[in-house]
Amino acid sequence: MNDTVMETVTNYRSIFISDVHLGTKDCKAELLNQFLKLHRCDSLYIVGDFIDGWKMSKKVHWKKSYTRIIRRILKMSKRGIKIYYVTGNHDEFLRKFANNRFDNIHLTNKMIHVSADKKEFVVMHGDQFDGVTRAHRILKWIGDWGYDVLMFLNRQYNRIRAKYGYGYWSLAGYLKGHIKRAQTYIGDYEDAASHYAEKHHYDGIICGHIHHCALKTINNVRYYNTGDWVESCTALIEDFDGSFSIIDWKRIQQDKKASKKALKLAITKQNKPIINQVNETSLKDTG
Ligand SMILES: [Mn+2]
Repeated sequence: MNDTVMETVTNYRSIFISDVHLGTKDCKAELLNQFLKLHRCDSLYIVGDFIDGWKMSKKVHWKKSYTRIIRRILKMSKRGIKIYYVTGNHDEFLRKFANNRFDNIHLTNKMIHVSADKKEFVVMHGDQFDGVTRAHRILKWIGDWGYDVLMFLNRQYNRIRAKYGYGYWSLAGYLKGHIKRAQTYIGDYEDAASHYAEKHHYDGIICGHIHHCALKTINNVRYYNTGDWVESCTALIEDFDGSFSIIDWKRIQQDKKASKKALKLAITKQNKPIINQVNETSLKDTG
């Protein structure tokens, strides 16, 4: 049987995704298609940087899976699902068309989401806080998962240096300072965003932009970040009781693959001795 046939579809009140970056080669469109197929909702919020107008003005990477995402979203809107497209900085060319409605697709730069338990969330992409916190994206990337890779590279690099008689040089040490700055950047950003929500008397803020998902309380307000579909592939979901959670779709798929592999291995291991036994007995019988 096909895998997709066996997968169950889950319903939610709202789904929030952001930073898909359609039109760039790093967009994980297949995963997003799969996610949208298996997760239904009454309202879908696209929290900015859905289409990457910046990168597309230089070079366009377009795959069939990108068209499938757009087609799927249009189909959702035809079925009566409310779609809110909140513009980001990479799709800022849409900002001048804000506050318009195309079928069930609402285009906006900033909006309020009222949760099932009547909490008010301001929904915005979040590049608006860049003025407060500034750092390079590469530093964020290093801070997230690159440290182990850097340590490995550092060892290789110093092996070569040693071979040619050069002394030890710590790449990791050099970058440590930068990593610290990257972590400070995320912290500063979260602080700025939650401070904005607090100042304007919202119960929370839902944003994206920094490609770093979060579900926490800062400055007496909820700070929810949807993450992205370039590296982490995460979505923020709201259940029918107003509770929020993050779905780490990439991790779920990876875990599923790993357990499938383990199961296959266990089955082949179990079968092997049985087959041998049969062969041995049949040999004995004929011998
Ligand atoms: Mn952005």
